[in-house]
Amino acid sequence: MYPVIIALDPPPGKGWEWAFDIASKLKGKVKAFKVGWPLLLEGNRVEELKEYGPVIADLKLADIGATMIKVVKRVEADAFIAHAFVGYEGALKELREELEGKKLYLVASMSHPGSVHFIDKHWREFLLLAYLVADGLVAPATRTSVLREIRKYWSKEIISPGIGAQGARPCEALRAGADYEIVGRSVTLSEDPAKTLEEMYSCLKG
Ligand code: BMP
Repeated sequence: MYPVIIALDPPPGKGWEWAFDIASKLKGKVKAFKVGWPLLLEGNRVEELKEYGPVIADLKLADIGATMIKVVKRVEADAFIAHAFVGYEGALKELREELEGKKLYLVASMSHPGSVHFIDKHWREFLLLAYLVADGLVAPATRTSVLREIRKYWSKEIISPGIGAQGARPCEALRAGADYEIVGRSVTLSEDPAKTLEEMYSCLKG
């Protein structure tokens, strides 16, 4: 199994059948499948997707606890991603209690350039909160200096987007301290997702 989470974000005109097709080709080869709004707006078939592997619902939750709870009750995922900036009381505390055995990831820093001026200024505060509620953090493969710094202070799981389509090279985040790399378009839009994954992660040997 590759230390990879596949982001199943369909291109325009595609939906769940597209996702099931890719998931069936990658079943047993990857850690999990990540689904977000692009797929969920085509309907909620998360339960069926779980036949191919664990599912992370990347809803980037950022609301009061009561509203986030209403949302997560409707999605049968194994894990959820939320934003940290909403804080603890009345928000992430309630969400954590609701999720019980399910995993919760918080966003520490993002892969796009604009993250530097906003989210990145706060990851140290987010980390304190994350130790109270989270099982893992999202941190960028595109800025490994940030990722390395976060790894110094965070001993639990780190999942890292930005590989391929956003410019980071396969294995770059793993070498900087991530546990899993999140890969979307480079694999899902390729002719042969399983072969592409194998080629990309030949870096694990070197
Ligand atoms: P891609 O490899 O196609 O760029 O996909 C990356 C995935 O990770 C997308 O689903 C995106 O929404 C998500 N993501 C990201 O790219 N950067 C972040 O900082 C956080 C994310 O969840």
